[in-house]
Amino acid sequence: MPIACEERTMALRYDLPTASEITPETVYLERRRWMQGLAGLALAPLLPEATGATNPSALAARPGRFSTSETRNSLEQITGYNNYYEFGTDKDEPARNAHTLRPRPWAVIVEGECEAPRTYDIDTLLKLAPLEERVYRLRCVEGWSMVIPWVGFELGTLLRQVKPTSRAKYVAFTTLADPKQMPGLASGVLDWPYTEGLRIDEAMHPLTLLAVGLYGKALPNQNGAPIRLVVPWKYGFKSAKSIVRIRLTEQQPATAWNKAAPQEYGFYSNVNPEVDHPRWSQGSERRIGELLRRKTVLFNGYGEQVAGLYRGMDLRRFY
Ligand SMILES: Nc1nc2c(c(=O)[nH]1)N[C@H]1C(S)=C(S)[C@@H](COP(=O)(O)O)O[C@H]1N2
Ligand SMILES: [Mo]
Repeated sequence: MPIACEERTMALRYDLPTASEITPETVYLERRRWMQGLAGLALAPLLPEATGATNPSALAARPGRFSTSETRNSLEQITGYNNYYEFGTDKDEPARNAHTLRPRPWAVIVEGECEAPRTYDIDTLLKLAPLEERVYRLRCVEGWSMVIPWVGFELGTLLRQVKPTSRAKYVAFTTLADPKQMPGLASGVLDWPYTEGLRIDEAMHPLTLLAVGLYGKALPNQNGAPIRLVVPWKYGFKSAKSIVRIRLTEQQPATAWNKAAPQEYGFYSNVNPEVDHPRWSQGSERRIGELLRRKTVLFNGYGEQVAGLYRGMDLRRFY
């Protein structure tokens, strides 16, 4: 059954990437580079396409829409400077500690206000839709940003499969909280498990991605293996990592950062240079790897795609 907000979302215009923004070469080159890294496997270059299938971490992805042509951050930057508090609060701690996360076996429960609730094995999810590469900007609420080539599929594809009812107004995300795998749970810095939420039209928006990889391979643990949300027009903390449950709800769900500091982190958390964080300006950001700060753009530069979702809303009140 179609949901009211979906029509509104679909009625928006999207700016499709121009041919020059689509970079199949990059995907191909990454695969080549990965294959060349197969030490001693002399026959690998003879099996260009098939070889990927023998390595469970390589993902075939076609170029998707909405990708930015801005310079990508390096794999080292993307996997070495992280927020994943379940593995520590310092930026280098997830890279050092997340090796204890076990991304298989893994199931994602999709439930709540829908006609066809279902528990998906992660490997079923990987085949749900053709995987796409989406190069998105990520802007952290702390004032830094990166450009990341994600591999994934639209969250809307999954949600449509479980047939949301007309009462489904929001989507709640719950992530793994296993003290045996996650040393950071011993700290009370957040109310575990880490939870996040979106309004249903935000969740159905084609920009909203479930990422299962980056730079052409399965997600590194520190980036939220095996599956994480990517909502590029919102501050990074909305993009929950290592998701185990997706629940369609009638009421706006509680979210971990909002519970921790409601004055600082609202439910919407759209990137907005005009609404400062109570303790710092949100007017500029540092792109990781650059020296000078850049101006932060409303909706992280995705305004043409998403501004319509918020027409008529006071974004200072709904921050
Ligand atoms: N489960 C979980 N998800 C999370 C976080 C976290 O601490 N735990 N941190 C968030 C924050 S604040 C940011 S900026 C992004 C960072 O994603 P990245 O490390 O892949 O760049 O993940 C978000 N998702
Ligand atoms: Mo963040």
